[in-house]
Amino acid sequence: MRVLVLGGDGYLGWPTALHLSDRGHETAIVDNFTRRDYDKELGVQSLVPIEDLDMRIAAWQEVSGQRIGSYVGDLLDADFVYETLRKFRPDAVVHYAEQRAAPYSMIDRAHAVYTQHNNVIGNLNLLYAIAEIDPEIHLVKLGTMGEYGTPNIDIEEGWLEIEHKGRTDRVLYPKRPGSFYHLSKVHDSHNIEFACRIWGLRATDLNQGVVYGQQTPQTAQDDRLATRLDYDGVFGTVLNRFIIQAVLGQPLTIYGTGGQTRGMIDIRDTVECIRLAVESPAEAGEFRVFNQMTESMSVRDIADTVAKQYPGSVRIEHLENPRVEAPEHYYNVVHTGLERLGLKPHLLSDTLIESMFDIVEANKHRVDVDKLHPGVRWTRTSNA
Ligand code: NAD
Ligand code: USQ
Repeated sequence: MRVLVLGGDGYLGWPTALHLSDRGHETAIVDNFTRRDYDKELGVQSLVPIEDLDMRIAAWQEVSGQRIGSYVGDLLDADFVYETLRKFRPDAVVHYAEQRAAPYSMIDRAHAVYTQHNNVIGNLNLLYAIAEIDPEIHLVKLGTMGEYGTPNIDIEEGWLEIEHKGRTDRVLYPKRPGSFYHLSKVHDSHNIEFACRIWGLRATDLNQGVVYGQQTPQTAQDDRLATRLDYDGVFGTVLNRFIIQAVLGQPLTIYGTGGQTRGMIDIRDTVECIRLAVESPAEAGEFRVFNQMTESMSVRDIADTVAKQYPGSVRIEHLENPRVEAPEHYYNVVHTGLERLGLKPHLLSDTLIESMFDIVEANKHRVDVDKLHPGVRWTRTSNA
C-alpha cells in the first residue's frame, strides 16, 4: 500500500515509517520539523542524538535498499496538504503531526492557542483534502487515552451504548480530558467522526496510551536510524523519564501520591498497531476507534517497576503535583480491538528495560539535569 506518515520526523513517526517500509509499503513522510524547534525554545535536546531527515532517509536506503519519500511542509498550509495528497496518492494517511505535550499546552495562553490551532486546524485541512481529492483514503489518526480522562465507569473503545428513559442509542464515549493538548485531540475526534458521518470518509482513531521505549527492530540496525528520546519536564513522558532518572542517580519524580493510573504501550507495539490498522482499513463512512494501550499502571507501580529492574540504588521522591488530576481513581479500559487484528503485546512484566538503561548510560552526558524539573503548573494566578 502507499502510506503517508504525517509527523514522520518525530519520536513515533520515524520508527513507524521504517516499520511500514520494512513491511513492503511504499512510504513517504510529511513534517515541518516544528518538534526540533520546540527543543530550541525549551533549551533541551533529545537524549539520544538524531540525524536530520535527509540523513535518516539515506541511511535507511543504505541499510534496507528501500526508499522513503519526504515532503517538508506544514499541515496548516492547506495548499501544501492538497498538493502532497495529489502527488503521493496514498491509500492510507497516518496522522501523527501534532503538538503532543500536555505541559507545553499549559505553559500559558499563547501555548494553549498554538497547540489547539496547530492540531485542530491541521487535522481539518487534512479532512478536507481527503474528502476533495480521494475519499477512499483511510485516515489513521493518533488520538490519546487522555481524551477519556478517568471516568468512574469502564472506558469502552470510542463508543458507548446508553439507555435513557427507556430508549437506547450508541453515542461517542463522553470525554473529560486533563489538558488543552488532550482537549485538542477530543476536538479532532469529533471533527473526524463528523467527516465520516457526513462525507462518508473512512477513519481509525487510535486512542494511544503513554508510550515507552526507544528502539524498534529497524531503528536498532544503525545509529543514524535512532529516534528521539525526551527526558525534560515538558516533553519527557513518565516511564522514559523514570528510566533516565534512575540511570542519572536522580530521584524518580512521582507527582502527588502516584495513584494516578494510565494506559501504557511499548514503542514496538505502537508501530505494529499502525501497520495492523493500515492493513485492515475502516469501512467507508466508519469512524472506528481502538484503545491503543496494552496495560494499565499507576505512576507508583511504574516507579517501583523501574526501581526493581535497575541494578543500582534508586530514590523515589513525591513532588507536589504540578497538574490538576485525580490522585486515586477507578480505571478499567477495554482494549481488545487491536488484539483482534493480531497485536501480540510486549508487556512490562516480561520486557527487559535493561536495554533502555544501556542507551541512557551511553548518552547521559547530554542531559541538562535542571531541565528534569517539572516547571509547568496547571493552575493560574490572578495578575489583575
Ligand atoms: P513528536 O512531537 O515527536 O512528533 C510529532 C511530529 O509532528 C514532529 O516531528 C513535528 O515536527 C510534526 N508536526 C507537528 N505539527 C506539525 C504541522 N503542523 N505540520 C507538519 N508537521 C508537524 O510526537 P510523538 O511522541 O511522536 O507523537 C506522535 C503522535 O502520537 C502525536 O499526535 C501524539 O499526540 C500521539 N501520542 C503520543 C504518545 C507518546 O507517548 N509519545 C502517546 C499517545 C499519543
Ligand atoms: N508523571 C509523574 N512524574 C513525572 C512525569 C509524569 O508522576 O515525572 C505523571 C503525570 O502527572 C501523569 C502521568 O504521569 O499523571 C502521565 O504523564 P506523562 O507526561 O507521561 O503523559 P501525558 O502528559 O498524559 O502525555 C503523554 C504524551 C501524549 C499522549 C499521552 C497519552 O506526551 O502525547 O497523548 O501521554 S495518555 O496519557 O494516555 O493521554
